[in-house]
Amino acid sequence: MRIAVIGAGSIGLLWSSRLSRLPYEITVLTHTIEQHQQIVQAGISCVELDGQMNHTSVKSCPIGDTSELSSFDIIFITVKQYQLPNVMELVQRYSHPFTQILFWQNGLGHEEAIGELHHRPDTYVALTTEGAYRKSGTHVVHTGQGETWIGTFPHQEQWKPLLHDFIQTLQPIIVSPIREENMILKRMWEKLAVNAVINPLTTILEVPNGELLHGEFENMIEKITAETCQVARRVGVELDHSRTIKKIKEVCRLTSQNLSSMLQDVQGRKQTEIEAINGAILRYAKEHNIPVYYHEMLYTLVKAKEAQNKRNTSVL
Ligand code: KPL
Repeated sequence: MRIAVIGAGSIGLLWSSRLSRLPYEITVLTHTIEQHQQIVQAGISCVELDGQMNHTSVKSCPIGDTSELSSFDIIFITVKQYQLPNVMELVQRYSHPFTQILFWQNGLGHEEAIGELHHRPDTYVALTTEGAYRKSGTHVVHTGQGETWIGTFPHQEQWKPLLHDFIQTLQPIIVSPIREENMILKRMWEKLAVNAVINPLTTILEVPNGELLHGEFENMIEKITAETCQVARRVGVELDHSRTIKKIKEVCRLTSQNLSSMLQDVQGRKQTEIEAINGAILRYAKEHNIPVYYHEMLYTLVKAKEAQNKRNTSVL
């Protein structure tokens, strides 16, 4: 079986390291030639939760030069939301009619990209709260055990045995399959509610996730989440406010040492996923005339950080 992981950020490297223990051929597709060369030379190193270092070799290929590739049986798409349009053509080109395609994006918006693959029966949304920190182009640290949900999208009754077997081999990462379509949408909003608090707050404050467990953030977390639940309700998704807060705190606890992906992006002077996270909530809120002051503030501050980064980069 041939598996491709498109995108080698923290989650892409974490999954590539896990997958490379299976008796399959794994190819990691990177955005840069430098990272591709590093992976070819050094493989992937993953520091596991118990501190053990795992070292594995995988195949690699830069996204810009895939002429040597042939089709894959499973494709993990771990690029950011905003990079999806750049890789969809690649996904179409290197999949066969039975390729299982898993989308691993944060936030909302990838439903549209998935829509482009509507003729494919084996398309999945995967949501994860695993904490992972990319130390370099070949080195990832698994910083917190989370949960991973995978659901067929659009909904199908049957799972292909291939994916099922493959999920079984991915422990200790917990994978809970979601079978109903409205359930995956609910899970997407639940994950969105978590990311809409942790990612911007840790980015603005420049702190690891665990810092948000301090009492002074309690009120702010409640207010942001109340806005998220209100918007979710208007689009037909019922999120329980106190359960969502509990979930957010649990993720902060389990990934306490982790730097959120948004903070990692800002520190790496990269574009963040703010548009797909708080930006998506703002867009739905506007559509339904719901005031969302907290999300507006978070969105504005993260955008300001991105702009500051851009200015500093152009001066250098
Ligand atoms: O998804 C994450 C992210 O950083 O994007 C969490 C679960 C908050 C872990 O850091």
